[in-house]
Amino acid sequence: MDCLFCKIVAGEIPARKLYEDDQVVAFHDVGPQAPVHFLVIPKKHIRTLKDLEEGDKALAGHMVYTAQQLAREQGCEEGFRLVMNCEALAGQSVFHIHLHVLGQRPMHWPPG
Ligand code: DGP
Repeated sequence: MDCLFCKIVAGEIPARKLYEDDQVVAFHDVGPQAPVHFLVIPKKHIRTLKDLEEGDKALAGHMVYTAQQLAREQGCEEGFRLVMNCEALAGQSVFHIHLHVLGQRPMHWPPG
């Protein structure tokens, strides 16, 4: 298994986990870009957002639902940002989809 995030799912690489169920894992980002910055990933290996299949629609919804629940638990009621980078051009560096959840600082738009 070459995928870093599959190794985190398998417990082969440690991560500061916030949440786990049968479909997803959430853990703190190793290089936080905000006071709150965690990732929500599916346990299933999906390389990029472009590789989502029809059968993954409920899983994608579960990732978003989990993200907002955890964001609120992490004190981000006032606002937070979800980001999913797709392919290197957009900034993706780990090729197992992940939802970034960032909060507790002002955010600006558009992103750089
Ligand atoms: P992206 O650039 O969108 O593919 O985001 C990948 C994120 O993954 C990046 O913010 C840093 C984070 N990351 C990379 N390696 C590790 C790791 O080993 N542990 C944790 N917790 N986060 C990692």
